Amino acid sequence: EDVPDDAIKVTTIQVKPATESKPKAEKTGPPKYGIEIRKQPIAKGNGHLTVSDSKFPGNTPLHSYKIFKFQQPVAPVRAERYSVSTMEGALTARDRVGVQDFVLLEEYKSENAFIFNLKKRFKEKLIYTYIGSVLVSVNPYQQLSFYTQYHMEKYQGVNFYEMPPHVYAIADNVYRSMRNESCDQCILISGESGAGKTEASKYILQYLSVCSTSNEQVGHIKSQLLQSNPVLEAFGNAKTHRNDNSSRFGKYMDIQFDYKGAPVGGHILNYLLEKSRVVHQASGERNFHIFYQLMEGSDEKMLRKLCLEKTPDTYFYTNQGKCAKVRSINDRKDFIAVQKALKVLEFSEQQIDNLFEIVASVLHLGNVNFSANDEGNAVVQNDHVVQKVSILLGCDLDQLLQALTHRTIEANKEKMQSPLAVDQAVYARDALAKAVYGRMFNWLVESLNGSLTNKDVKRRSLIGLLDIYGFEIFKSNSFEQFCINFCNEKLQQLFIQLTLKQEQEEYRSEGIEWEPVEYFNNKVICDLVEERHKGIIDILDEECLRPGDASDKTFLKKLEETVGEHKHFVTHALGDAKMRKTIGYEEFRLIHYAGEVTYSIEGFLDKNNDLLFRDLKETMSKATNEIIKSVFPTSELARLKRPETVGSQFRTSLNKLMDILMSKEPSYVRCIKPNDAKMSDRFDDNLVRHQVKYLGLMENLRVRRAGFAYRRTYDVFLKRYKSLCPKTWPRWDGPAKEGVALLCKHIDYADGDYRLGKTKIFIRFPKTLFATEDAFQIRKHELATQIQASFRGW
Ligand code: AD9
Ligand code: MG
Repeated sequence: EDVPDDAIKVTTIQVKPATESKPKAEKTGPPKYGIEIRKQPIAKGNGHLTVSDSKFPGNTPLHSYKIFKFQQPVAPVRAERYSVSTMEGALTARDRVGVQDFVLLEEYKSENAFIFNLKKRFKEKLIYTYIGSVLVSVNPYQQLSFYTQYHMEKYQGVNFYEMPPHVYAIADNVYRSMRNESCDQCILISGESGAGKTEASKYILQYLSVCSTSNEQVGHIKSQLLQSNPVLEAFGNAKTHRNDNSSRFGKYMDIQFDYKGAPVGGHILNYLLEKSRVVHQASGERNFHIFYQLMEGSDEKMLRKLCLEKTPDTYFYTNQGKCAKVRSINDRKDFIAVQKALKVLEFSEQQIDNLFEIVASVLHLGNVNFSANDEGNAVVQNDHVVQKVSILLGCDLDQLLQALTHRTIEANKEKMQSPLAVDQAVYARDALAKAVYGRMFNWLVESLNGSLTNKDVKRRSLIGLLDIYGFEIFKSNSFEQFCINFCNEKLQQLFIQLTLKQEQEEYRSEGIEWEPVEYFNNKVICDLVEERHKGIIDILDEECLRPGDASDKTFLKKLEETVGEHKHFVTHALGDAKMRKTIGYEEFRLIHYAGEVTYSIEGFLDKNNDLLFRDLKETMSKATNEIIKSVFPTSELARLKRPETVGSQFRTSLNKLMDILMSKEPSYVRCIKPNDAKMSDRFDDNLVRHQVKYLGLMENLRVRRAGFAYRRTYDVFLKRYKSLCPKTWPRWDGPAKEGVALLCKHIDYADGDYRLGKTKIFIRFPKTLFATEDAFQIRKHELATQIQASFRGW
């Protein structure tokens, strides 16, 4: 009754965010219009805007509000924040919260419009947005409240677009597809360091664990799957400039499900651990977490057993970065979690002891110093430190001392001990530390697999989760970045191929004509790197194998001779005058799909060879520490063939990964980092623009929008819009497809603007859909008014 006569209902409102509790006086004069929001008891009728808990758009409605717009300006009233809970709901609030699916952007080719939409949503804490079925996620750098058990339950079994975009929706969709279609699935999570890949993969794993059926045995497997994370993170993650918990290895995890949809096992593949971190950390960075955890978390007895000091400053391998303590990391607590997880994963006491002995021995190894004797040969300065290593690993002290300072060479079938110079000995020491740690990490993954893999279940389906390092461009880029960026080229190629394939598939199965899309195929760059005999990896291998004067410089020369003509390859010598200023003499530049990266050739040969002198291998193979013994098998010593180079190994494992991914139905999570300062409220347009570019999101959107922007199953579409056609309103009992056909005719869709597929309607332009939505809002209002009027009459 207290509704003023001049009030009219509006569907789009502007409200000040809740944080501004007191509305500020407008500097530019009185407001142009005012809005009054009145709290009403919860009611479902039309004419009410349902307001949800501001923290989570999908929450149970708290209140319902009536909104009136006054024709005369009034002062702004109490600030409120509201959110809309469904895809269709978001259509009405698109001005403020942006579109939930980029395919609905009018200017879908504009990068600015794309970024503006992301930004709008980020400010509203709506960090997820779709491009069709691809999820784009922006790291919120704060704990949001929509990851609870309650939310996980809300996403179970619902139609993908019925709920706001969420990583749970992706996980749910994948899980349902696996169950209903018995088709293996995979979720590819990509994005740059710190963009939120690992967090997303953890949320997915957690969701899969919650949504699937359970019994005692399954419960055990679930906790093992979940507990593999803290272990792998302790040994494979580290604080870097970009991320306090940066994964320094690539990870692909298969989760196995039985025919009832219960998880029964898992399998992990790991890729290229950044071993160089074991021996060197840049200022402000740390070594792998486990080193600090062990020092901080061990009790006195354990420290004594491991001959360890509590202070990371004591050890060369943990003091170079000068930042042992990190505010966001609690090493002591994390260590407790790791120990607990190792138990859940059924590692024996002996194995756990062996693991920590190895970690401690690596720390000691870093403190082994050398000086030159009169002949200029290396001698160990501090034997007692080597002794600690020998005790912890259970190897012979004299043999270890000898192997650290000498090399056995064979000349004319005679073996001779050749002394090492100091720099060679330091190199050998570091190589040993890297090999010991790297092989221990592989052992750890294999052992996890031993616990996780279920060999009994015959028929099973898989969901694979890929959390791999994103594209990296640093000030100085080396062999590691070369490998990582190559990996991203491969993934991009797969992404383009598969999204196109998926699109084509959908059009085909719906019986709609496919319109070919132009796109950049980055296969040309992949070939430049990996092609047999002609690609960079093989050229590098050739130099690594070539006896004589092979060096990083001769490698560069070879590159220029072999791939110099390639349009994605440039060096100082091959560039034009302008380019010469930007590329050094000992660098080469690759024009990646994601941008140009200049690589310094220094260390390429060494890193690719990853040599460990045979003497050290032999010493390790005789160790009594069971893990060390098993990862340095004597069979390796007998092998005459050179071990495969790092580059070749990586190429082989990546191609295997591509085969695995190709055999599954893929879903994508594309993670974006909003700023470099790890801040929750900062959205750096340029930083985001760069990522949008190299994640190929515009390309993705273009492919998705090439034909039809919007597609929905007939029943979903009809349910929402049936009130717009007298033939389908208030009830339609016939097939949904026929109802939609009648509806489209009635609302006068132009023939070219839509297509009717087998199960879905396809709408070409967002504006058609928006017009329909606006018509629906007006219709809804009319219906509400009619109902109110009939009540008054009554
Ligand atoms: V790296 O390539 O391994 O260096 P990731 O894996 O992409 O990187 P990560 O998932 O580790 O990044 O996220 C970095 C940090 O951002 C986390 O430690 C969290 O503090 C923060 N983060 C990321 N995603 C979320 C989220 N959904 N909610 C809250 C988040 N915080
Ligand atoms: Mg990570």
